This record gives sequence, structure tokens and C-alpha cells, in this order.
Amino acid sequence: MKKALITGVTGQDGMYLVEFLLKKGYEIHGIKRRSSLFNTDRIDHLYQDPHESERYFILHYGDLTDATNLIRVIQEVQPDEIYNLAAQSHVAVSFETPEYTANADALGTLRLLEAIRILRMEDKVRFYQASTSELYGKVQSVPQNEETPFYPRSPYAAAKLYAYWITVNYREAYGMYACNGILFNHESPVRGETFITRKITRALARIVLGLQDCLYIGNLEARRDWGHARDYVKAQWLMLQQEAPDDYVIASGEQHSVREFVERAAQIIGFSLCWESRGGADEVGVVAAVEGQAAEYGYIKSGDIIVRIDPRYFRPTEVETLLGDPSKASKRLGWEPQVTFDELVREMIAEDLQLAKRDALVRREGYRAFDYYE
Ligand code: NDP
Ligand code: GDR
Repeated sequence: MKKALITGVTGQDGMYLVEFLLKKGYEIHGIKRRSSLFNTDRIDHLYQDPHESERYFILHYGDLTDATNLIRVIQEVQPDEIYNLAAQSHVAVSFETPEYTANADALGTLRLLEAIRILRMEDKVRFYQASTSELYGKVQSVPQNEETPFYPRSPYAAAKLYAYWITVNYREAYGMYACNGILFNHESPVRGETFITRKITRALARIVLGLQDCLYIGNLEARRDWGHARDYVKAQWLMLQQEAPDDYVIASGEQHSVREFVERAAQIIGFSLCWESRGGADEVGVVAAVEGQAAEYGYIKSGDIIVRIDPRYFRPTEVETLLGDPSKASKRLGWEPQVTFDELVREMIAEDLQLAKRDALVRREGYRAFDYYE
């Protein structure tokens, strides 16, 4: 039985990767951070009680900023594969916390690679580094492939640039099987609520159910290559199953703007939007027509302003456009994305409508956790 160690196991990709590797028959070890509230929501359905005799999914406390902890966990687990998914992964937040982002995302990767070397496991372990299309930043050519030069535009991207090159360096210097997956944006119903896709699907679902009035966002013109996280974790695994290590772009090869994402999500719920300029750079999204389920709920009507621009969501330096060329992964790994853009938005909307309905029910009926108070 192969053993995998996953950092960032409580995140979006961590969840999909655990689901994928469990089906492949792996014993999986995950590193989770200590937090004052539970942070294992995404993986609770996979978690096994520590008292069960046969366990295939085991969690360890740890942090990428703590080298001693990483060395100990790797020594205990003796993994065949390490997936380094942990990171302060929010680009906008990295402008607020640049030093922490560098510590976790750049030095954290170094700590893991160095732990493997200290433990003399270079020949045994295969290492996956979660690299990113943010490395291309101010893009130098379209579409971006493995040869396109990098030009990071945020503390997050600069930290990930170090992580990318230190992974290449350990591969070349010590013969380690270490790969960079240069993954373009990938989303899902468990995407963090402050990334733009989830922010949109969650807000629109709550707006049609009367839980929220308006969605405040930043740059409507940013263009991204959006895929589904379930497809992308398969590529992470495939990279570690090859004869030789290499770096691969993983993308859908299709691009949409934030504005298009909002429009498509609205259509799926059952209303159309028109955009009106209110002077200067101000633009608002106004409900044009309501039909289907959105009409049945009865909370929004034509003329309602439901999208507004808030300058706080603009970034000091923006990545305006990203479009990936995954042909190397297609040729060498046999990897192809399965979920289309439309299916992705539909799935996210469907899940967020369910969550919003639950919240609406609680708000309507009241929440009575402690009946014994009565
Ligand atoms: P998430 O933000 O959903 O998950 C990040 C994970 O890292 C969480 O489990 C988080 O723990 C953990 N983490 C954060 N800081 C530390 C730390 N100091 N020590 C240990 N664990 C830590 O990210 P995704 O799942 O979306 O992305 C996975 C990886 O892929 C990240 O490295 C991201 O930068 C990269 N990436 C993501 C892309 C995407 O579109 N999703 C595209 C390209 C790259 P907690 O739950 O406690 O916060
Ligand atoms: P990104 O994802 O920065 O590409 O990083 P995000 O969804 O945060 O932003 C995408 C684009 O949307 C614009 N935008 C907004 N973004 C957010 N979060 N909130 C808003 O209100 C808003 N309005 C407009 C942004 O300016 C940007 O252009 C993600 C992360 O998962 C990284 O970890 C990963 O490396 C990259 O994808 C690939």
C-alpha cells in the first residue's frame, strides 16, 4: 500500500486529493494546523475515528513554518509521495501579510525539501509542489505554457516563484523526484468563500433567497482560465507516476472574465443582468428580467441593483489575463479536463442554493439549539 503525505489537507484541493487517493487504495496522512475553531469541515466526511482498527486517513498537527515538526512527521510517516498543497493562498491577502506569505509559501517549501534531504529520503520520496499560473503575472505571451517567462505581480506570486525554483533546484542538485504543477485557477463548491467564483455563486444564491441585498466586488474585467478542482488533483497524482519528474501546466485552455462569470451564474439561477455606468469608474449590475426558480422565490425584481464595485477589492498590482496551454500534460500524462466551464458554474450554484436555503430556513424558523432553556 502506497503512503501519501498531504500538506494543506483541510483546503479545497486537499479534500479532492484525499477522495481521489482513497479510491486508489493509498494510506493517507494529512498535516492540519491547530486552530481555535474546527478547520476540518471539508474532510469531516472522510475522517476516521482514531479508535478504528484499520485507518487509511490519519491527521497530524503541523505547520509549514515549523521545520522540526515537518521533519518529525515525515520521519514517522515514511511517505512514498508528498503533496505540498499548504499555502497562504489568497493573492489579495498576500499584500496585507507579505512576510507570513513568504514564510509559509516560499520557505515552507524549502523546509519540506530540506526535511526529505536531512532524513536521507531523496531516493524514496516523490514530491509535488503546488505551483501556480500567478507566476506568469504580467503575461509575456498567450497562451502560457511551460516555456513562458514568469513575471510575478504579488507577494504571493513572488513567494511561489521561490518555491517553484527551489523545487527545480532540489531535483537537479540531489536527483530528487520533484515536480511543479503550474495549475491555473480551479474551483468547486468547496472553494474558499473569498475567492471570486465562490464569492459570486454564494452571494447570488443568497440574494435570490432574500438573505443578502448586494454583491460587492472589484475588477470585473480580469480574465481567468477556470477549471474544476476534481480534475486538477488527478493531474497532481499523474505527475508523480511518471518515469522522470517534470513540470506541467494544468489548465482548461478556455478563458472568461469575472463579468462573464457573474452573468452566467445569474442566468443559471434564473435572472439576467444589465450593466449601468453611474459615472466615473462606477458600474452597477441591475436585474433586467427574472424567471424560473428566481421568480418563484420572489425576492428580486427588475431594476434591483445587485452588483456594486467596491475599490477595496482592487489589487495594488493586478494579473489581468491568464490562459493556459495544457498540451504537454495532455501528451505526456494523458490528462484532459472533464468538467466544462458551464458545468462548473452550475455545480457551484446548485450547492450554494442548498446552503442558502438551509440558512433561510434557520432564519425563518429561528434557531433553537438549547431546548432545555425553555
Ligand atoms: P486553500 O486555501 O483552500 O487551502 C490551503 C491549505 O493550506 C489549507 O489546508 C490551509 O489550512 C493550509 N495552510 C495554510 N497555511 C499553512 C501553514 N502555514 N502550515 C500548514 N498549512 C497551512 O487552497 P487550495 O486548496 O485552493 O490550493 C492548494 C494549493 O494550490 C495552494 O498552495 C495554492 O496556493 C495552490 N494553487 C491553487 C490554485 C487554485 O486555483 N485553487 C491554483 C494554483 C495553485 P487551513 O484550512 O487551516 O487554513
Ligand atoms: P486569483 O483568484 O487571484 O486568480 O488566485 P481570485 O478568485 O481571488 O481572483 C480572481 C480575479 O478576480 C478579481 N476580483 C476579485 N477577486 C476576489 N477574490 N474578490 C473580489 O471581490 C474580486 N473582484 C474581482 C481579482 O482581482 C482577480 O483578478 C487564485 C488562488 O487560488 C491562488 O492561490 C492561485 O495560485 C491562483 O488562483 C491560480
